[in-house]
Amino acid sequence: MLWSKSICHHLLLLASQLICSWTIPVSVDKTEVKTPEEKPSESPQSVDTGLHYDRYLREVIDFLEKDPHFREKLHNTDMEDIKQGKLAKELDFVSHHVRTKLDELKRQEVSRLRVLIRAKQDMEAGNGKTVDHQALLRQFQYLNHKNPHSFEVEDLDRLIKSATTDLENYDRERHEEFKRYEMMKEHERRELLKTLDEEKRKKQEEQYAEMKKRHADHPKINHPGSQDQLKEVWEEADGLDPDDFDPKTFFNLHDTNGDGFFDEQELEALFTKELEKIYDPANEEDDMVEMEEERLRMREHVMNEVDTNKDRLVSREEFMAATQKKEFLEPDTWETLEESQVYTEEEMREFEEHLAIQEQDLQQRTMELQKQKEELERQQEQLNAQKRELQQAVEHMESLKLQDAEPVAQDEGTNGGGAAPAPPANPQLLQGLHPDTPAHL
Ligand SMILES: [Ca+2]
Ligand SMILES: [Ca+2]
Repeated sequence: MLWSKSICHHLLLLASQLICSWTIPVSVDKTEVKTPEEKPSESPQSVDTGLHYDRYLREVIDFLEKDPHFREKLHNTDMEDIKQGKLAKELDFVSHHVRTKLDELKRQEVSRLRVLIRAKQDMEAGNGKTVDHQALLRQFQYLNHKNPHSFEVEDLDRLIKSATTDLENYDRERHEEFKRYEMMKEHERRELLKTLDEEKRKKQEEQYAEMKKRHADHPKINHPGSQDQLKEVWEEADGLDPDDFDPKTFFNLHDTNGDGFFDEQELEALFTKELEKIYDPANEEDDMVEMEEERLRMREHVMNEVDTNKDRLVSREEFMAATQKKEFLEPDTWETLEESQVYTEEEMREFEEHLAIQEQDLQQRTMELQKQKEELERQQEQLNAQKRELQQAVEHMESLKLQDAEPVAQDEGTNGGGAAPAPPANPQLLQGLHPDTPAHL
């Protein structure tokens, strides 16, 4: 329950902020103390916001959990800022920032894999080349290898396996993240519908159906990795004659770093043409987050079909072998993302239940904070009353002193404001409260 922990932590911070902002030092010098009446709308809003920015907080916190710099940023942002949506910009930035970081990690992982495979090839070939074990191990500092001198093909296999597992995890995480994204989108849509009357809801549903229709209306999508698809890249991106299509030349053209393999980035770049048929950032019905998911699906599909040794790289040989297959020439149809089901209704139900629990939890905690705030206000009121009483007592004693000094003095002007003489102060109160003593809460 990472989220609950985060919320808890965050709310504690908010609590301390609230406490700080409502702890008002008592000073007798000031006759006017900042009173809660100056913020009349504060109380009811504080309770409602729990629901209002719940999603917001969760997204920010999820990202911030991964990034200490932004974690700090959130902690320095107060309730008011969150309510007013000032974190929205931060969120976009955070999202981009973390995404870039993840992509960078992935690139590192792919190049790690490349180094390992090359080392393995050299070792297996045994053609006079020796693998520099030390140099290789320096790249994997986190491996606490006990015996780096006996570095064998099996060691490399193990490293390759761990690198491919890491990459699979990245992909899985991205799919999961995407699924949550889609469910949140649907959740918000359903919530909006609940707030509308019959007529408006109907209109909204129609608009939604219309947008879906517009999104689905695109030219035919070629099966990723098929001859048709590659030929289109050859013709439109490379500007070559389709009649001259040659897989070997195609491979060399798109193996951009010239290492003899298609890695994930090189493969994904091949799908841009197809994706542009479906997605246009200028259209409101085309969601670019979905485009990236479609790109990932395409790459995974091609890897599944072509990467026979499952090392997550498509070698020239693997590529050439794939172009000889029947599927290359006569592929099945490609089911695009909008035609497939990203989540089941059951998953959606679970997701919404989970959200409701989180919202309830947040609302509960917000109410607790509200209670704390009210208690602090009450204590402050009490202190103000005590302070007034103390002041009156001091004035009263001074007037008595004056009467002692001038027993026959005329009764004039001692109470300039016309206030009646105050009753004697509570002795306990006088003992416990010096005018300069800060409020003890
Ligand atoms: Ca390459
Ligand atoms: Ca391979």
